[in-house]
Amino acid sequence: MSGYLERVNDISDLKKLDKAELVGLAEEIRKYIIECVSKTGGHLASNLGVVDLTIALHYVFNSPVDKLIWDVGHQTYTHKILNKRKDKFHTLRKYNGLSGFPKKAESCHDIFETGHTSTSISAALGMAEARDILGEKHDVIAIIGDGALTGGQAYEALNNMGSKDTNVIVILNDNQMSISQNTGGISNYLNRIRTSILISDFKLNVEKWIESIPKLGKYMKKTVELAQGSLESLIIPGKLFEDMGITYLGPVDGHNIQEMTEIFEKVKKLKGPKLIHVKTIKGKGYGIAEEAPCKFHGVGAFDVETGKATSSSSGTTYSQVFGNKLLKLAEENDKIVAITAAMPEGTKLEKFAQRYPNRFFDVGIAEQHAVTFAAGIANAGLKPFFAVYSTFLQRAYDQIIHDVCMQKLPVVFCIDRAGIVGEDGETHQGVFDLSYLSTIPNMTIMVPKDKTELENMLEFAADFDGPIAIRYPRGDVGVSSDVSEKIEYGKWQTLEQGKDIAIIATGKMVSKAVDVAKKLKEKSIQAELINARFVSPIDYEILLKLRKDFSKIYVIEDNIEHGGLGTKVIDFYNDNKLLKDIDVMKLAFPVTFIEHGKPEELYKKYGLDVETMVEKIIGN
Ligand SMILES: Cc1ncc(C[n+]2csc(CCOP(=O)(O)OP(=O)(O)O)c2C)c(N)n1
Repeated sequence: MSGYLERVNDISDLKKLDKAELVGLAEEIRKYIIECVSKTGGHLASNLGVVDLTIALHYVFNSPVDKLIWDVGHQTYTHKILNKRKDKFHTLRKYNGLSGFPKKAESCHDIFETGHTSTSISAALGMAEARDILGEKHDVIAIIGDGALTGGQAYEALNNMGSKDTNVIVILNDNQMSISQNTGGISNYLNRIRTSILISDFKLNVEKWIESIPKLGKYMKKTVELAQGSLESLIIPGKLFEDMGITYLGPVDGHNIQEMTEIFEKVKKLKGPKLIHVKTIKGKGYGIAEEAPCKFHGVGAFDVETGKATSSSSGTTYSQVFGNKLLKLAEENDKIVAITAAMPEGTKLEKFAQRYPNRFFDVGIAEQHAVTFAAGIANAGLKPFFAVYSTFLQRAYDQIIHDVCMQKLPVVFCIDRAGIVGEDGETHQGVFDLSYLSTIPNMTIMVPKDKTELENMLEFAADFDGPIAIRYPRGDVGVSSDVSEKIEYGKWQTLEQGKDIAIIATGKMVSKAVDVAKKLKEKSIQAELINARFVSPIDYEILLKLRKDFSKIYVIEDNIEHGGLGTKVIDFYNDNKLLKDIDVMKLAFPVTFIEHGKPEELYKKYGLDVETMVEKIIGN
């Protein structure tokens, strides 16, 4: 840290700086972010893109009286640094350290928690309406990216907002990127208006201006009208928003702090809903990230000079196995199509997209739409595979029930990042999916324990005539059994025979269960070990056998303890009056939101590391 940053601990210090000094501060913050994130990992490119914007916002507005709501929240590093957290910034994303997202417990300036996209405008409008009812006076500002603006909820909010005269400010941070290149009609629309001149607190009458050009004007107007149908919508920036009842201002250079502060000061005086379109560059100020903003969207530790990862794992990930296998299946079956909601890299669908561009769909950050879109595709006779992260699928719950499962449509849900993801924390830990999917009629759920099993399950799903989910974790597949065992509907696999206790484990927890069984053997306890490949339906035959042979059964899963595999096992015994005289213990996460940290730290904290599980079993 040097110069200005040394002097700025919070926004009261920021406001003491001259406007001219803000540029220097921005430079120093960029350097500091690069330096820290190169060690901790994090959302680098998005944060470098909003350093100037964040400084301008905090310079003009008065947080926490004025409310800043950050969509996704992954771009709040400068906000954190300017709000008393610069000295803790090196603990970013670490266990017990700063979160990578806004957290109320961290600061009164983190006014609303985010992590999933497209919620900020709804929250801002709600807070603004409440402010008016309470007779308070302050500004409410939502900061949303062009990627997050592809999510349906943002339009529900804009629609609602446009019909009101509530004072709300939306800052549209347009860097033309979602994680990868942004897609869709709105993105195209924004690209067209990015090149427009600035319209601030007055509106140009473009038609009149063009007509006033001698001779050429009339001809130009006619030609453009013919070509585009509407001259206004082509040339007047933000016409779409204006027509919805929202005052549009921009586009503004998001790296010109002076210009932004002037616009924000004017906007404070304007009444009603307003949207300021700010153009930024993802990765700004760090050449390597500017050139590869997608790669630097989220990074692990890296070398600042070269940009190369210093902490990459060498193994094959579940996502890679999924991507490669789906490609193979698609070669054999031309009915297979792949869908992503703006995560082609994370879900490893890039190769599929290249090989089969006509059978690949990036629908934007629109999980709800993706599910019903998949239902439509399946209804018409094709075989959609929707690859999606566990927690992002949460928002498509009704679509899974209403559009897929009720009609028994053969959609394959490939649920990545299931279980603990680690450093992204509460909003991203995929510990609810077994519970939320288990209760849905017609839904089959499979959970692979390793690479081979994931491949087999994908094959099984490709031929399965109904809704089916395969949930797998983030990270390496680890050691895989080479034996390609045939998957049979609803059947589990006995991995080891035992005589003292039974352990049923699913997915990633199977390898931990194997280690638990080994440790127990050292203590002369012989465990029967079951791989629960299916969580819906469960294997009643095996459960009946276990009931006969054992009085203690342990169920291990990386899901919350309610509604998942353990609950289903207990319910089965209970419903069949078989629970008497046996003890079924669930080893799962408690019903809580699990913070950020390394997966192993979190397993330990919640008693799901091998040692603690062994202790629990022995002590039971
Ligand atoms: C519901 C949901 N789906 C997917 C994601 C994963 N995700 C995180 S950031 C992001 C792209 C956001 O783009 P944008 O809003 O333009 O912000 P930028 O990173 O470009 O600044 C995506 C898809 C998410 N956070 N929430």
